[in-house]
Amino acid sequence: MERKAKKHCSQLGLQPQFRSPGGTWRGLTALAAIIAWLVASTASAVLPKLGDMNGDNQVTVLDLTRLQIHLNGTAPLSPELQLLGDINQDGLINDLDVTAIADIILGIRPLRELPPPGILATSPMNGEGNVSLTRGTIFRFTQPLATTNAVSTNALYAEFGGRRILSRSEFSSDRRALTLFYLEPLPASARIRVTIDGDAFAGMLGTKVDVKGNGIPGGTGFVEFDTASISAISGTAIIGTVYASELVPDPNNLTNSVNVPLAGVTITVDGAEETLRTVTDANGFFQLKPCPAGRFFVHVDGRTVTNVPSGIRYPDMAYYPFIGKAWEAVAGYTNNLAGGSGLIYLPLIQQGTLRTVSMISNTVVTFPAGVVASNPALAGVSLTIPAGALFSDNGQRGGRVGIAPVSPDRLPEPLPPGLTFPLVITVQTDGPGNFGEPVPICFPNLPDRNSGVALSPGAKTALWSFNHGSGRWEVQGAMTISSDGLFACVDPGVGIRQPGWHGVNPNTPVCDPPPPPPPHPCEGSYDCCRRGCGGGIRIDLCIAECITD
Ligand SMILES: [Ca+2]
Ligand SMILES: [Ca+2]
Repeated sequence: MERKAKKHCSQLGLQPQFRSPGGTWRGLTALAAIIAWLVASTASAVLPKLGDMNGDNQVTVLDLTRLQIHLNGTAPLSPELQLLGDINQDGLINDLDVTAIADIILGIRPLRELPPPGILATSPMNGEGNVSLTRGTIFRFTQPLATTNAVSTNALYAEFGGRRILSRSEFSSDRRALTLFYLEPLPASARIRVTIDGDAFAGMLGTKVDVKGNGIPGGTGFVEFDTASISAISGTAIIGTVYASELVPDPNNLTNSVNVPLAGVTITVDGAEETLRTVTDANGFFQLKPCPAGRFFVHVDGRTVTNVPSGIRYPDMAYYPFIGKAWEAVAGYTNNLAGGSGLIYLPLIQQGTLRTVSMISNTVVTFPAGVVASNPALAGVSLTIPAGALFSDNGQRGGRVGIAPVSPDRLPEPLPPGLTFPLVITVQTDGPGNFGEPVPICFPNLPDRNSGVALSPGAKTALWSFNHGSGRWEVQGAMTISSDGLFACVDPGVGIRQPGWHGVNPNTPVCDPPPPPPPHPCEGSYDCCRRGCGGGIRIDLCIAECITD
């Protein structure tokens, strides 16, 4: 029997969406009137109606049209009106909201007030296990929060065993996410509780954040998760071989290509870097013994490679990167294969790849000329980093960033079943691991590896990223094929959330959110992710439904 969840997965036949605000809306007076009305409504505690874009307290075809001209780029909505345009409160305005407005007009979906801002998702999810000891905790909100919210140490904190963990918090620049960065490793094998005080935060209209997902502003919410073990188990080891992603001609038979083993690559267990570590030998082989049992997190550092020709040296020349992975070992076995296959390929990051991110303007990152020369399909592929968006866990802004193409067959570990990217792009930095907001990217629109067919202009696909915090590939959001058919570019509000590994799968179904949500007692609650009611963690549900079954 087909699983019910499958019904949520389909190719989205959506219209191309608003990309760059270029138009001027003639009705600026009307806009001012609506904003005044919004403010007045808020002051009198009567909240505006979702979908009512012109302030007449009803949702009609006029509102539908207004949302459509926002999406086609003719007249962008003000930030306040965008609150009302996001009918399904998933943090994005797209064709799903157009459909939802139509449903309101038809009476299929109830007319309702703008709800208080709520928690759209958390990372880790409530109840998640095996969490890396170096992973921050992220809260994503259904609406951007007010810029007046300062985060006190009592508004957001993590604790274990009655002790608060040293941390600092930071809003994303779009005010839609708040991250708690830990200034010390999380305790291993521990249940961590992160508390958030909804009364300490408010949305743009001043409504406190509904952290419990019960429709009532304010309150105190929490997320609990369990951290991974780093206890070494005697008689337990994990083995593998590290090769360069790039093959070289076989010196004995030039028609063949052979692997280049990388010696001197350092492998460490996150949270036990000084004690649980090893280095690859002349054949690229390593045995990490002892190691923890179960799923644990490691870093593979290709920057320490020793058997390389001249011209390879981090950070001023070409280099092999530093990557995070989640591996699994069965206790009592010394032949556990790293990443499942025991084969780890590291791509050579060409000299000239990294460039300094501007603090005052957008930085457009492209491939170095030499890379494009050897792969013309990469011409025009770009990553646009907003000013100052790159930062380190300690809050320091700036750094250097670059992109490099990687063969999907020669990644640090095999792709999970169902993912057949024609190309993987790695976003490398000289250390900083965070983007302050989703960073837009365009991929080349390459043919599907199975069918050989590329998507048509206007078609929808999805951006996938490897979340090194969770150790999984996750959908970031929708992309649209450009009108010339050459690129797949992210939709507004979608982008790369962190450096690392990213791909586009031409034939991967884009996951629709679940059907129009009937009012549900747990809608919007991050507890939903455990119960699967679909109100909270849609992307995570989609991944589970589309890929892992
Ligand atoms: Ca209206
Ligand atoms: Ca929406």
